[in-house]
Amino acid sequence: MAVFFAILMALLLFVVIFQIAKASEYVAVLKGEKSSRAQANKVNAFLMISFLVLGLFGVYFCNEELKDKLLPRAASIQGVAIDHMMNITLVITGIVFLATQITLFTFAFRYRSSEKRKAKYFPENNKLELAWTIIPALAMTVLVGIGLKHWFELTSEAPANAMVVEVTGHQFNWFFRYPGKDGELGKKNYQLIDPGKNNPLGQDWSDPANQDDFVSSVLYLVVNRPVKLIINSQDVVHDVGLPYFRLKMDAVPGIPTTLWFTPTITTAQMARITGDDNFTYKLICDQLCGKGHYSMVANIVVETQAEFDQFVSQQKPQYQFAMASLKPPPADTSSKAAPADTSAKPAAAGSGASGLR
Ligand SMILES: [Cu+2]
Repeated sequence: MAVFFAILMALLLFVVIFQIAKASEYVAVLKGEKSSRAQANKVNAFLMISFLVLGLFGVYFCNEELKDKLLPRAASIQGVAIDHMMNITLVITGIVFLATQITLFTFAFRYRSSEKRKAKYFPENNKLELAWTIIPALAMTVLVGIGLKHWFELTSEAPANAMVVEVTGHQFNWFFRYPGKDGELGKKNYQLIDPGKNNPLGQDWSDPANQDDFVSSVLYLVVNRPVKLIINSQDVVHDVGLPYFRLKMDAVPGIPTTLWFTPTITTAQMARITGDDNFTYKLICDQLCGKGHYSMVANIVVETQAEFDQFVSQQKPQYQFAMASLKPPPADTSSKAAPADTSAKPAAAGSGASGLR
């Protein structure tokens, strides 16, 4: 019913506006075209300058309202550099925005049609055209250049002391695989993917490097230690969005992508900075990937090396879960045996991890 009335109101409003426009047309005919055009020019000139003032006030108002709701300060070395780049871009484009908009609307107001003035015929000016082509081109080259420099750094070879984590996107959750003590991620084969056999990532158990790899549903990182993410997807294109670290990278099926960065603020420190005791870093899927996209969020814990070592010591390799599910259940206790885990969640979600999700 409310929708019906809303549509009716909109229709009536349209009719009213249409009638006013028609009436003003008749008034124009009565008053004579010349004077009515002068009147319209005045109104339009006034509207131009009002739009400028209201628009600039709107920009200021939104900025004041929303500046406290922005993300807290960047929590990685690379994030600080990217914020710096964003600020340079905002200052340059902001100056251009203000200069062009103020000039545009002020000129429209100041030089409205008048009997006392005659428009000057000004067909072309090569110097002017060169200036407004070269200056923006140079500015854009500098801005894109800074961006490319960051891009090449983030996707380059990670420092030697970097830890490695494999990130796999799957509709609609994330898996984080750590290489274990040998520091090497075991081979995978998509044909071996079988969550029912506790092998959600398709690890090849014939590769010894796989025997100590463990899988977590929470991304654990060490503060001030570079981390290299090797990013995969099992189905559609996802995106590893790391807003607190100011980074993102697509997860593309069949084409592993990489990204490395250095977190600088632990979760506990960030809780103090934001004044939020329950603060949690998030990894958010940044690519619309299906109906569960909104829920494709994983928690990130940034902690000290000692805390991380303790977390690692508590992890059971995925190999053990997989082998347990391969064993036939003992004859007398088979009725009590838990069924194989058929969910896509890794069994080794980590004792500290599962509670956080
Ligand atoms: Cu996704």
